[in-house]
Amino acid sequence: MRTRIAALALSLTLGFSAEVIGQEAHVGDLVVEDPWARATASPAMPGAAYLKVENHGAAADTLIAVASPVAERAELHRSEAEDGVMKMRSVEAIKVAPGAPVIFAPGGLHIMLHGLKQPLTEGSRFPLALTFEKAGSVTVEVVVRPLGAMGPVPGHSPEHSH
Ligand SMILES: [Cu+2]
Repeated sequence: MRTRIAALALSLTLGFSAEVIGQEAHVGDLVVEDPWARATASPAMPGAAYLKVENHGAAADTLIAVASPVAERAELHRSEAEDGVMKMRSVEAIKVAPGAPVIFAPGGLHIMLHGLKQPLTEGSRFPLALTFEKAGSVTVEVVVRPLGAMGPVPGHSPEHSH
């Protein structure tokens, strides 16, 4: 816990200005990578955050809760195509097994932020707490990418690549 806070304080002090890529937060055997969210256009819109979780341990763990001070309620969601229509469902918990990284990305798993206290603006950051059954809790800093961004790295939006 203490190491994590020190690392966060250091990164804030150094002030990674324009782009923060390759952010990592460790908790137990788990590594949370590249947390990002899409900017929201209006205050009424829910936010969506994405990240990657890897398990470097020997035993599976489970992501059981998410929370952020910027939202009244954060939920684990999965988007799925059903009869050609994209639908979202809330997910109770997500297993993180060794050697099977869990990737939250547009069109799939995401962290839905309901009741945003203010719109998420491009370039801003906000804290997101993840709680795992065994490893405990970790707070990561989510970077807000442009509306419509498809990944944590700039330029990976539909307009610019693939
Ligand atoms: Cu959702």
